[in-house]
Amino acid sequence: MNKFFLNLGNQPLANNFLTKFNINQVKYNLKLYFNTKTKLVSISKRVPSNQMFNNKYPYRSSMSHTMRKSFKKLALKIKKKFNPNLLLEIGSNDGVLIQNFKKKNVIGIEPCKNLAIITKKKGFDTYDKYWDFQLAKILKEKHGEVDLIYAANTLTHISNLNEVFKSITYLLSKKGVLIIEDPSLMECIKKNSYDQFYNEHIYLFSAISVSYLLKKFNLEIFDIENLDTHGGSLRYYIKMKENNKIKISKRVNKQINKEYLFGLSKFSTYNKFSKNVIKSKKELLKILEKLKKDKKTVIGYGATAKAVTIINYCNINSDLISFFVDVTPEKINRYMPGKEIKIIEYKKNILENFNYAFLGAWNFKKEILNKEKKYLNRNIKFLTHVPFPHILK
Ligand code: JHZ
Repeated sequence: MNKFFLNLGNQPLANNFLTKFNINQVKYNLKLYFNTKTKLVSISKRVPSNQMFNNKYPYRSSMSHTMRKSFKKLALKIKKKFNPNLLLEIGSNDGVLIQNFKKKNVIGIEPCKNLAIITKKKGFDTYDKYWDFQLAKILKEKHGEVDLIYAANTLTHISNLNEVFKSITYLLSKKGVLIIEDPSLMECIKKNSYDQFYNEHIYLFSAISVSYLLKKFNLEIFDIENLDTHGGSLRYYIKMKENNKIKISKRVNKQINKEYLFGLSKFSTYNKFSKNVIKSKKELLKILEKLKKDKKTVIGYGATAKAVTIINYCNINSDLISFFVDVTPEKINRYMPGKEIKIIEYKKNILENFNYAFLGAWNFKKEILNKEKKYLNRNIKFLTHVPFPHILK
């Protein structure tokens, strides 16, 4: 049974950056639910995939040094540990992972045509299609079974998880490995990072909910890694149940037990989270209002999908955050979805003229603070809402 625990208000599509502000931009009510049986956390409103992931999708995974490094490291690990003949990546974005493999050993699936074109141009076999059973059939006919399937920050974006896993098991060889990686629900709750919820994130996974989900498809997790990426993610290594050659690491039960102990299986945890989110909103607004009163200039750093949830939920307008800076060409000179706050191009000395920068990309805090270290202790101070709204010392 799905139990409601939080309403994040009316939210526009988090990656719909308009060139001209439109007060009537379509919004959807973003409500969060916890399933008492499957322990899966999900959002209520399912926006059709083609409205969110199309030929104008602006998010590029390779825009941060942290992510480029993380994918490169993973590619080395995959080669060393599994050495797949054929690797399929579902949601290959701009090729940040597959570019680390030989062209003959990888296939990308990327429904956002503007992104698929980037990898196609580099010579990587990329299907600009949504992941479904029909595509799995086409791929099997053409390439045969696949040794390794990888999906980072993708499966939580697809509403029909039954079709997702049915298609994966159809294509994966009996000895094959599936690796998925997504933000960790426990980390999200611990950090009170409610901005992990937006229309694209239909689900937020935990080891508990993933292991429950996999049972139906005769799959099981054999290893788990905790990652720092995206504010705390989990990487799940998955195999067919019948494959006894691969041993199950102790890390799997350790993670599941940690989640039970933390309370991820109990509804009360989500009720508490909900209260903390309301408190976080009030405190963030209090800080921003005070800065406004003191005539301080505040900008946003990183026009993330996450920041879209925050500004719309907290009703933050340009009187509180004047504009956002971002390095992504597809976001520059556009408006933050839902608000008349412009995104301007990040330039090297841009922080010189401002007093405070709100970390929209708080998940890259280390990378950003390192990049901007010459401004720290000078004019600029950083501000974040994670794990509670505060100005960084
Ligand atoms: P970032 C997107 O979420 C959407 P977002 C998606 N649904 C998802 O699941 C996650 O990614 C994985 C900019 N930036 O990664 C680049 C700078 O300007 O937190 C990006 O626009 N300067 C697919 O949007 C944004 O911040 C910098 O120095 O929440 C980061 O977006 C750095 C480091 C980043 O994902």
